[in-house]
Amino acid sequence: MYTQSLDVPDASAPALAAVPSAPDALQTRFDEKIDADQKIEPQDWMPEAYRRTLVRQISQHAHSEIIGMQPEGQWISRAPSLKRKAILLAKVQDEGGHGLYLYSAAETLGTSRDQLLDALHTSKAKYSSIFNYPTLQWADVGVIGWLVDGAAIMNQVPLCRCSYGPYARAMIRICKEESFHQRQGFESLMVQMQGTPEQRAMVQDAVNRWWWPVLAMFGPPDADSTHGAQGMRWGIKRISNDDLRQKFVDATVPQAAVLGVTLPDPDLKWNDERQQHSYGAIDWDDFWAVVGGNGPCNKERLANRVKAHEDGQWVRDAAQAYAAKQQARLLKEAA
Ligand code: FAQ
Repeated sequence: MYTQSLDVPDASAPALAAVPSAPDALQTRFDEKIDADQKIEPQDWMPEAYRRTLVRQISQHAHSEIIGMQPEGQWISRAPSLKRKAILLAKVQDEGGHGLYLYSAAETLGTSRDQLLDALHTSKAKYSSIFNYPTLQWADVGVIGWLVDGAAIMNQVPLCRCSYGPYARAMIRICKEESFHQRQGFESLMVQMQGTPEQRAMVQDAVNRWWWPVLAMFGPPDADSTHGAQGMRWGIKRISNDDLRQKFVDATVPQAAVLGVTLPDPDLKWNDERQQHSYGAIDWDDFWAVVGGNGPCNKERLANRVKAHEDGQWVRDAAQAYAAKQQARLLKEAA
């Protein structure tokens, strides 16, 4: 239900049924469009692997936005002022909206919303590692805005040029909203850094805990990226995981200096030869443990999501009953 899919397989069909092998002309046309940097639209023929990659990436992105509402959402009732509460409410609602645009984009590829959600709820689909870390104190909320949304923007601006039209168009609006999210986080931290020594210490503590998981959030090193090269060839990804991570580090170091916080990496320094910052080793074992379901909050995040879905069953039932009633009325009127 709630699907915007152009071609939803029936419930008994496998989620991504194989399409008949493409005549060469269709493949050639597809390749030409990709080479000419034109958009692929839902009604266009596309290779099955391209479709599968998009469903995987867009749905994981949607799941990340929805699960990503939880770490900050837990602070809405504890925000320190009415102003901060209103900003945080708006931000968390935006993340929910991003999830919905992205589910709609994924549905245009022929997979229903129910299938996408089922994959999340049964742990068959991933969501971003970053949302499995706890928000221990108020400064974590500002640091999520500054660093997590900052990393998300770095990763998502190139996706506005993704070769798949519905994904690219969804990303344009999402990126505008992410920019507000990043700015509100930075501004909140600026205020806290002008406060008491205890407030400054809380900001530094939050930066210390989030910095490394945020760097890992860009995905494995290019050499270990399963989908990276093909995703770039198809114009889905435009910049590799390592290059985006580097751009993020270079953009963030001067922001940290303005804030007056220390980034927790003794090896972080400007490399004159490369005209980039060098940085220390990321703990990839920790990243893969979190991706594999063993991070500090994975179980809690998923359990909350499944409960929210089950609690919403009555809304879906009511919407379906209303739709059936409307259809029956229309049929009666037409008879
Ligand atoms: N977490 O071959 P690659 C946000 C998996 S939204 C978990 O390099 P790819 C907004 C990857 O899926 C944040 N798994 O993969 C917000 C693959 O496994 P698979 C989400 C990860 O797709 C802010 C395997 O590792 N953003 O923050 C992660 O080419 C604040 C091999 O990796 C997006 O989803 C990870 N971090 O590149 C909301 C952006 N990284 O699928 C609330 C769109 C990698 O084969 C509050 N996605 N893996 O089982 C992308 O750009 C890409 O999918 C990457 C990964 C870059 C994430």
